Amino acid sequence: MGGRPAVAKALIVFFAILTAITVVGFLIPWRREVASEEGKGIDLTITYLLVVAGIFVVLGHVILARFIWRSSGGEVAAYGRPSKRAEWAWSIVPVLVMLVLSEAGVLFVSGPVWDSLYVESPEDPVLLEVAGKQFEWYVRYPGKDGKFGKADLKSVNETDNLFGLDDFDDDAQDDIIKRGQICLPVGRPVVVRLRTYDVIHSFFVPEFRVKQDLLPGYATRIKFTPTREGEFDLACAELCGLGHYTMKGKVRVVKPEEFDAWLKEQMTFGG
Ligand SMILES: [Cu+2]
Repeated sequence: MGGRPAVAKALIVFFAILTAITVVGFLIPWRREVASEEGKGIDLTITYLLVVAGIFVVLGHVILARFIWRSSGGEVAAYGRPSKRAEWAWSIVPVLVMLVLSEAGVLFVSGPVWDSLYVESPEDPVLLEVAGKQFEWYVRYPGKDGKFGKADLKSVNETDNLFGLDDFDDDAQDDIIKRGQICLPVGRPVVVRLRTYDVIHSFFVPEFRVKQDLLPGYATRIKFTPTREGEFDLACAELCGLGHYTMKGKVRVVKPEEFDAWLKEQMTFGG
């Protein structure tokens, strides 16, 4: 390393450490154990991206270090100015390779996952409506008839009518309303309709790999299929005000029989 300037040596060491930290950082498990069918596809997409981008990060830094090493050793004169063609090749080829591997690859890997989350309409899903309100989650099941009763924001009442249900609507009578509590059967697809009463919130259950915004004036929808029993955190993933951090709920995934029993125990809107 004799004649090389200290800054060249320092740069090579810096890039080596940076690369090592990046690789080790991503090798440490950082995701909660997945708990939904769709989540497996999301994980595959993330892993694919990390590996592809990771290979280029390592490769790029090795090449960079090699260039620094070569051009700092007094040998640069021997190489002269790089040709225009080499400049173009070094610019265009990596872009094209990244375009194919990263963009096309992600579309290929994540396309089916997107369809599953947003396009597919499963047979016999568990229907659920979740409304966000600073800083709480309101949950509604359609009850035995499988139909959500009529609701009107003007009738929303904090004490006994969180969804503003219509007293005279037959479909509303068997609706089940919960505060921050969701119970779901394992293995059955769940379709959630999401609404907000005020600002943008985001329905986030890390284990399901589900993170869907709730938009004012608009009902969004997300589908997922829980694959294992357990109790999971529901969080708001969109900074929605001072109490954002307190906007939490629980999702309990249980055996189908337990879910049916739970549904029967719940109070309905009609009482
Ligand atoms: Cu929120």
